[in-house]
Amino acid sequence: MKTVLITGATSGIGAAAARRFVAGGWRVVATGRRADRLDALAHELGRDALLPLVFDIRDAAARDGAMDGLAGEWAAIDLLLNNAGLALGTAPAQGATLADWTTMIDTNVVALAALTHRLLPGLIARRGAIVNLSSVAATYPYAGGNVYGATKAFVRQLSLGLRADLAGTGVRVTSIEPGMVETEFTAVRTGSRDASDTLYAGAAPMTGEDIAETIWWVATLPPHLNINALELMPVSQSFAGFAVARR
Ligand code: NDP
Ligand code: 8X3
Repeated sequence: MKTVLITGATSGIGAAAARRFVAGGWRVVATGRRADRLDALAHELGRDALLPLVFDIRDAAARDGAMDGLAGEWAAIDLLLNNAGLALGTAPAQGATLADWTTMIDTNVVALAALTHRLLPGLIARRGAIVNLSSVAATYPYAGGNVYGATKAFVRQLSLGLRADLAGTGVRVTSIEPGMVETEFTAVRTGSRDASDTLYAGAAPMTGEDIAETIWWVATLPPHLNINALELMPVSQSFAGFAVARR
């Protein structure tokens, strides 16, 4: 039986991935700040299959303590799914809040890198895998995407850099780069459930389950195959043109 550690399993893509991996016979270490959500997931999926670990991923001591506390088979992590992350705000850079930028960098970049660094020796020992949640925002800039897009570009580039460094170890690394997925993402970004409902209304966005199924596929390919990067969008979403400011 294999073990996956999923960060940000309290909602959206992470929760869907927890369900998918348990359905596939894996053990899941599920992390996030909302204890009630993780408890509900453990109740739903069974405490033999899912271990809830409640901590703020930006808190180095809590993060390391949680990893140190893993015992037995729960400590034998075969797959690290770096999913926890967020966008805050849609304002242009000149109107953005520095605290929002710091939160995004601390969560999407610093915590992801630190957890990866912490788990790397075990992943190498088990010839495991890392799947990172980047975004289309890593590649395609859009107004108001500023630091969020930059954090996701870091995630993509770190994934590719890890591939280079891990050559010969058998460890697989994948950058998953979705467009619009209906989760709590937009409610968190805007602070408004209405704004979230409006964005997704009539757009047939992807679902957390769509992305979870893709992650499952990536993770269960034969061990000689590595998906380096994988970009997905709903059919309804496409590209905008360049903006031109006229005098
Ligand atoms: P959700 O808001 O539904 O889920 C985000 C998850 O991240 C939650 O489980 C949340 O847990 C966790 N998280 C956020 N901050 C922290 C923190 N400080 N400590 C611990 N956990 C944290 O969004 P998604 O499922 O959509 O997002 C998952 C990933 O997918 C993110 O990295 C996002 O950037 C990326 N993504 C999303 C897209 C979309 O359109 N939805 C598109 C492309 C990429 P809790 O709040 O309980 O701590
Ligand atoms: C989330 C997708 O387009 O809102 O990463 O930036 S987008």
